[in-house]
Amino acid sequence: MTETFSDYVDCTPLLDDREAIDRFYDEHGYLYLRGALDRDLVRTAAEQMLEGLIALGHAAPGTTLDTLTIESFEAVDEVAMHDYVKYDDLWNHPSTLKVWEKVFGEPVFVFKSTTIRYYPSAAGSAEPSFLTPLHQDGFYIGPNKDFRTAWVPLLPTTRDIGGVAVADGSHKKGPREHVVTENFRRFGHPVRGIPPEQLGADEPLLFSPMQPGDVILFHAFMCHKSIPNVSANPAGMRMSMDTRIQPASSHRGFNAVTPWPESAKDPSKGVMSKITGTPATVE
Ligand SMILES: O=C(O)CCC(=O)C(=O)O
Repeated sequence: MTETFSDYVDCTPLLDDREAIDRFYDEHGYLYLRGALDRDLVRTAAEQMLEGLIALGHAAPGTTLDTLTIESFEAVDEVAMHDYVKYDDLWNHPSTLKVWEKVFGEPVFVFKSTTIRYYPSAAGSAEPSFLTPLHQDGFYIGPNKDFRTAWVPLLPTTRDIGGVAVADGSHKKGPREHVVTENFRRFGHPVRGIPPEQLGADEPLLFSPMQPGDVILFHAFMCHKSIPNVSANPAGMRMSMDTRIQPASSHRGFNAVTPWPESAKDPSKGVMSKITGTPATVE
């Protein structure tokens, strides 16, 4: 059965009202900003992702963003893809930093670690294992929990193309227990998630179609999960990126200062220690 969701609330009108934006964020744990980022910068990142998929042989030369599909996310060399997508140019562009600083109300530091996602339609298969189960980024990332996740679509998303669903207000209960979920795997390891029945009736999952230029930011303890790409007729690609942002003055943990291709290598450090269950030497 297809899950149903209420929409994210568009918080763009609150962007210049410090008190209102903090009140909404404290209550709901997220901020959805429509058209807040420079669309040309987002388009450039999408083109770079396409270029990487062509260069690595997953799409034919001449493929455009309108015609792109790939066979499989898992067949793509994720580390190699990071050489193509210059996401720091988007995250740290003066126009983008202005948005982050309005959101935080202070200077920010954007994590060096970004996750890039290029998910073809898997219509017919319920939940591809590389997607994320319900979880809190604050379980995986630390040591300080004052970061917020920023999630941006590089191509338009729909209910069928999927994206990220957030559980309204779920950050307020703080850190939750994460248990091993065999259905979801990363780097060959079962990853931990929050059993869905742990969400209260007052924590509904929200999801809205998004356009390039939109961004959703959410709390380190926001419960959230992937929505799979089940698009058909036409089948579209889901292309998105997510990073984490924190106050510039806060401590910078391992994931904050380590680019993704590096942080994915060492099972005793950062997010990988949580995925592999290896005792952490550095968080
Ligand atoms: O994009 C997705 O599928 C999941 C995103 C997510 O879990 C995250 O940004 O932490």
